[in-house]
Amino acid sequence: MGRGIRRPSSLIATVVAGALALTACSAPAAREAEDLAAPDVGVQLFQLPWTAIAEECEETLGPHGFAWVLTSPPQEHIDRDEWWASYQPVSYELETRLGTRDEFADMVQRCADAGVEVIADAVINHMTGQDGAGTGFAGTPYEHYEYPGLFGSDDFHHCGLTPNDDISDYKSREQVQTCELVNLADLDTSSETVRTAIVGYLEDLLSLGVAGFRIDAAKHMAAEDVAAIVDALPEGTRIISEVIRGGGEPIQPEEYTGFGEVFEFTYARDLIPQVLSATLNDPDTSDPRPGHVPDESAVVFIDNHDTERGEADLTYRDGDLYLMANALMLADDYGTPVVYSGYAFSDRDAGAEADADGRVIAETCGGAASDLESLSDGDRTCVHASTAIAGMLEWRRVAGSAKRLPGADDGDAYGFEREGRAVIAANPGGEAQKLAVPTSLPDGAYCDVVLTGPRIDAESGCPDAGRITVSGGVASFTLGAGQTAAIHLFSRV
Ligand code: ARE
Ligand code: CA
Repeated sequence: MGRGIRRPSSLIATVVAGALALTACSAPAAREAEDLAAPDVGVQLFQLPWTAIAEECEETLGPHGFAWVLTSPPQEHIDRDEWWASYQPVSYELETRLGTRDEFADMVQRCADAGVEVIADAVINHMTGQDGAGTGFAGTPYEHYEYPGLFGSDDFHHCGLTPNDDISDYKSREQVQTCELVNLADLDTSSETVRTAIVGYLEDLLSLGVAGFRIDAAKHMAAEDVAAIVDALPEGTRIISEVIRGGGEPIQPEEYTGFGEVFEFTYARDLIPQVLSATLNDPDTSDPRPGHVPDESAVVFIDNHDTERGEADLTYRDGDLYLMANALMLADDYGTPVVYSGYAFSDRDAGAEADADGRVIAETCGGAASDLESLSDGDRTCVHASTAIAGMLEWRRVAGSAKRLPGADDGDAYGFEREGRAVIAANPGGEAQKLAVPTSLPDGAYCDVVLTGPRIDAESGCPDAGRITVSGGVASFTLGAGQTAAIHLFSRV
């Protein structure tokens, strides 16, 4: 289990040896296809309709080298405007405000053709949190504990541990796993019939070609319950559990690494304050990093749809510093990164822009990121189409499995090398700053991929502002306030 399961990483040590041999040449380093590691980075396209995701796969995600896309939940949900309606399942029919079953199937196919796998957000801990009866988005009638043909009252936990059966104490394992998360009817995932229904839903999605699942609210299901469900799925199904690491809580992400990966919340909690206080420094690269799950179990991110509305102090609103944090994550040698791309909002509940029938409008980014500092509510951030991120996706593939070396810092600026392959430098401070990063890259002028995007097969030359010199084992950067710059073996000009 784990990342790259269907994409064996191709970068091997011999490549590094080959690259070193090139240092003798005066011409720009030649590039062989096998010099690039396979893509591994994902992108979460939050509340984006299936038809739009299909277009993004073809136009941007595939060409830029994203390996996978995480969608919003694809099952029928309550009929409300807020984005979080998606997290209240009414049935496992694939009819939602984000598109139809046919559109979902077409998206999976078109993304696969573009080299991008689809990971679906699986909401399997619970059904709705509505006390009254209602009708789902696709027309299915339901009550809080009655979902005709699927689940009835006996299929739910009624924990009896708190006055309203809601979780009130995250220090109680029993409450967290058998009481209700914000009033959401909590499925008895220890029951065979419940497990069978859930497995049937996930198998249906697999039959359409999805590569795997984000397991929503995994913390709220006993790890053995999730393991039993995963066991019933075909081998190789990718599983990424959402278990928010909480200090002092009995349930920790490590419990969920036996059958897949987990989102490691510590990563952003560690990096974001460094960027905001302009105190970037070397991570403790022991494996596991302290407070983190082991490298191969970790999916890392700067923010997601919950944290951009909550704990993340760095979001799309911060423009260059946000891209800096993403670039540093992509440059790191820990975990599998997932880039987040949503829409601007000032109301945390506001859903994506929809038509009169409540269907979300299928906007695409046309291959360009938005100007993050001048967005209006509802505008897509299109972060996944940003030049800086495209450049860093290439940089990461060039870096491959090369070791992260101890960094250099000078004032507010900090940078590091992935041994012999690539160098990144960032200045989160408020003033321009010079930085010298020791490197074994060959002498020469290199082009900054954060400024220009991918350099391999680039048709245009490098603008003066993007030129960075490597001489005598030092890469010399001059970084403006908030600037990130990055060069790699094949970005020589
Ligand atoms: C909405 C309303 C509620 C209402 C409910 C039922 O906001 O007021 O009671 O509907 O009608 C999302 C939204 C919720 C929304 C829910 C259902 O965020 O606002 O509720 O959908 O529509 C915990 C969980 C973690 C969970 C977070 C949000 O452990 O799994 O809470 N994250 C996932 C998704 C969410 C989603 C759900 C789960 C539910 O990513 O988007 O909710 O499917 C500490 C703990 C964490 C805890 C955190 C917040 O950090 O360590 O474990 O996270 O506090 O409580
Ligand atoms: Ca539960």
